[in-house]
Amino acid sequence: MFARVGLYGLCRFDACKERIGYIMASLTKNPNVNAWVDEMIALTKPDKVVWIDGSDEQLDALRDEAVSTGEMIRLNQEELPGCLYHRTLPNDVARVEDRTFICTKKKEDAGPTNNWCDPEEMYAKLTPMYDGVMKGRTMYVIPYSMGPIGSPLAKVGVEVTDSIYVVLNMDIMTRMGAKAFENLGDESDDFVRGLHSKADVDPENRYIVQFPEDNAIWSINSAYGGNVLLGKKCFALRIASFQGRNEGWMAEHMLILGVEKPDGEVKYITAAFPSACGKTNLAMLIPPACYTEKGYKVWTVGDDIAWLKPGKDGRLYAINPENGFFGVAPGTNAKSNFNALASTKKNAIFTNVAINNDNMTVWWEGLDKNPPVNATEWKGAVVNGPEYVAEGNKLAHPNSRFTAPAENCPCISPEFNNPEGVPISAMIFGGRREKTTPLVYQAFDWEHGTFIGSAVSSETTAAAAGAVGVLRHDPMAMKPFCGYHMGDYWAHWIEMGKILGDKAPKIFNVNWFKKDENGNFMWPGFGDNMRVLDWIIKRCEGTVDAQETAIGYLPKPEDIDLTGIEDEITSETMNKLLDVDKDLWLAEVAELREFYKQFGDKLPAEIKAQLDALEARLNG
Ligand code: GTP
Ligand code: SPV
Ligand code: MN
Repeated sequence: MFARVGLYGLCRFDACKERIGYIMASLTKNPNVNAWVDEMIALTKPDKVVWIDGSDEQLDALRDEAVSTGEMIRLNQEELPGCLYHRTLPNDVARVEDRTFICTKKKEDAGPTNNWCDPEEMYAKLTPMYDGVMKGRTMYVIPYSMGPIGSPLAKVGVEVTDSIYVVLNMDIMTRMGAKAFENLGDESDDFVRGLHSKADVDPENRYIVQFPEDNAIWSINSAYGGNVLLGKKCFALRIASFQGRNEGWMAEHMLILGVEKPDGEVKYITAAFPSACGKTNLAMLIPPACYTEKGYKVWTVGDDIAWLKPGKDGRLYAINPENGFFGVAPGTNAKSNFNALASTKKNAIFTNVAINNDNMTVWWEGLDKNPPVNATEWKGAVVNGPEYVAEGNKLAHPNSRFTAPAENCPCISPEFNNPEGVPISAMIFGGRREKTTPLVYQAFDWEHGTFIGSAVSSETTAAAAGAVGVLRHDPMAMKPFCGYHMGDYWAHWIEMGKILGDKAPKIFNVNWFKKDENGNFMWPGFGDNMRVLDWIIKRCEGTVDAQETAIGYLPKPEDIDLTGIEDEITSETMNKLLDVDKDLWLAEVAELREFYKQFGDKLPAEIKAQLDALEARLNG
């Protein structure tokens, strides 16, 4: 029963349960879950153990408790009913990639793009840090489902944590509570074991560790978003990508949207952009008038993660494993993303934004042009907002976030809870590229598309600790999230393409971030990205031609509908947006050749062949 007790159980549950003040009865008969939770109790030695059943009474009591201790702040309940505010420590505001590990028995299974440590060594290092870490605290045991309850694509996780903030966020982000055990049943061992303690929130001892071979995640010394909501990046991407490879499916850092056409047909598209590069915005876009007038509408299925699996008809189907949005606040406003803003108006949690002290509402850069005069900035200091901003400070942290229930979203897809998922017609890659990459182009086929995904580079953002604006490789937007060797991951993509055959989605690349000589974005972006989606859909339907170039199929400039923005996007600008600069691309090829070296034998021959073919076409 105590499988790992010799390794990290310093006190057996039976021996230590005497001193625990209160242990709530388990919500499941599943012996695998119960044995693991007992082990975690023995290790962390909490004063109290509370199973999260997901009931309103229980969650309300936790909200009250968090407000009474100051962990959360209740916002204006008339304007923002059910909304809470939370501030993390200034050293704990983003994912920490240098402290994130993939612990597989063999180093080569984690690959060169991940930090690796031997699992035994990592358990041995972390066990003393967890030993007794919850003394004086309550352990919350959170059962949750990633994916709709009852979906064949869904999977169950259990997270134990000493943070109410985690419980309340997991309530929004997942299907949380006793109902999650319905999917697991009384026997199965197929659940992801997540251990989290905020401990002392010590950045020097912060670890975000995935053990894919044990279905386990250990996170310590953080209390921030992607580091601690273990269902999200740790499970639904790092562990799930590993599972997907073994089980014949894919876990991707992708939004999922549906474009409803005037005839009522809905085409589903996924898009992988690196963190803070526009997934939430694209997923919820409101098309320009020239489209809405004709009857086009965009439906949101997901804004961050897609789990994809071939369906009975041989097409690729996607579910969003999440139940809410953990979105970037700065830049979100009624114009840039009306639907995201609307989603935050009730039952949401705001992290590290600014507070308007006069009416207890929230503010962030880019919400409007009027920072509150009586403001509390994200670190907790009371300041004069306009003066503070004029001095060059930010009231909200650049990676401040909202956690909002998907059901709040005005454009949430009617298929959001469909257990079978939605059939995907097109998959898009993209990133922030000032130069080189055109507005949009299409891969010649799946293998070429896989190559394009593997070759994505993007400028870094505030979503992870470290420098911002540095160009780095971020294959398929999965650099921080692939739970195994990136070369094997590309091979898995190629394999999936073979299984899907001619039913495979078409693959595209977009770049909303190309700049002119003055450093301004050339493309208006946001809602206007619909114009690019339109071309993509027409390409899938075979109703629009393209120009064949060395890098792929590009639109003919006249095939991007510019109705309403003709003044802004002159034909000169359009030509620049669609330009393929041979010298820049040859430099890109040379750079990619260097990048691929680290993958050695694991670089699929198909990817190498695609690179060679690109070079030959550029020189041809
Ligand atoms: P994660 O939640 O971190 O995975 O990020 P995301 O990809 O969902 O990012 P999000 O949609 O929140 O993008 C945030 C940033 O991208 C903000 O700075 C936006 O202003 C910017 N952005 C989004 N769409 C566009 C666009 O079409 N054009 C331009 N120029 N900026 C955009
Ligand atoms: C990202 O960084 O890609 C996010 C936010 O979506 S977090 O959940 O913190 O990883
Ligand atoms: Mn993300």
